[in-house]
Amino acid sequence: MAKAKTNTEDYLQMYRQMVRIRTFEDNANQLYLSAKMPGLTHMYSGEEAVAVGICEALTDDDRITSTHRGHGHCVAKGADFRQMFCELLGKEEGYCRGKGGSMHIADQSHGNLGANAIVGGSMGIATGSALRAKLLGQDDVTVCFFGDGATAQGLMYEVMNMAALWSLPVIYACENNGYSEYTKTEEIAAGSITARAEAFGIEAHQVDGQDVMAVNDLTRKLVARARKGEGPFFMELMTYRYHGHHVGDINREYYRSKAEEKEWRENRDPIIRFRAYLVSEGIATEDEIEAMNAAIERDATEAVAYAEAARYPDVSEVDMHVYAD
Ligand SMILES: Cc1ncc(C[n+]2csc(CCOP(=O)(O)OP(=O)(O)O)c2C)c(N)n1
Repeated sequence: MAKAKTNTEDYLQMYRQMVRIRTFEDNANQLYLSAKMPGLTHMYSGEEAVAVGICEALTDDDRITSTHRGHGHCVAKGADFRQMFCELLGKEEGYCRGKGGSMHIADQSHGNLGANAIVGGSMGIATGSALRAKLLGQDDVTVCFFGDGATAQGLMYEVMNMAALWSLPVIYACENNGYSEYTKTEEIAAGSITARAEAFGIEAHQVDGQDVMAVNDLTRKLVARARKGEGPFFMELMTYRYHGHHVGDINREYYRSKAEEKEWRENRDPIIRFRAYLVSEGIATEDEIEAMNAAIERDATEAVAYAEAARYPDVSEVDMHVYAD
């Protein structure tokens, strides 16, 4: 069972994991800007409390499925910086031997079944994983991360129907960051998002996705109930992405204002908020937090250098891992 997040070390772990995600993304963005990373990537910065609040309520036996904006989920579920940066740079030591890249990292050792470039594409995988747990009599829970844009996919309604009929141990976690590519959520999603799940008799909650403790508290309760066969559940997590849809989406004022971005960054940032809480509660001093931030920055710098120097896979591997044996 995941431990209750009630002691100092648990709080510091949630802070550390959020900073690890932000730091990973800042370094990934630099790799893109310096043309060292092939392709594009979708930054998770701003949404850290969602991935961390949820994954800190899970064990390694619990599983997640992820999205095109997947680095945060991957770090939160326990992934290693070196292997992640190697994957981004197409190196042999990457999680998928460099052949998956940013949008396909999977880390089975920590229960991460993988990112998915198909919007909504992981919903069938997550629900199948929960069906497996039920059929085998295992008590692990699967969390399915997806964005508000994925609620327009028909697959969501097919899997929610099955999950509800069969009481599957799956939690659908909708990260509502207000946008689907360059379109506001209210222009693509009619009515209420939680009502979609409620129509199938699934208990649904809306939670402040910038408040890591609120996310963690709710998730722990739902995970414990899902283990007892009371699932499925649905969470809508209200959050915001700081960068563009992807790293190349620089001039965004035609679809959202700089004032809106500033408001979220300055007044609703999950890391700033939680840091202030830790200091005001006497859980950590400013100096201790600065030392933690600096150690994470060093880890990331070292991992980037490692990945830059690492080997590419041999050309003979090009058709390996394409089909299952
Ligand atoms: C099936 C499918 N349709 C369209 C796309 C192109 N696409 C990539 S990301 C995206 C928007 C997804 O929005 P949302 O689910 O809200 O996630 P966010 O990017 O906001 O995290 C779209 C339409 C795709 N990858 N897959």
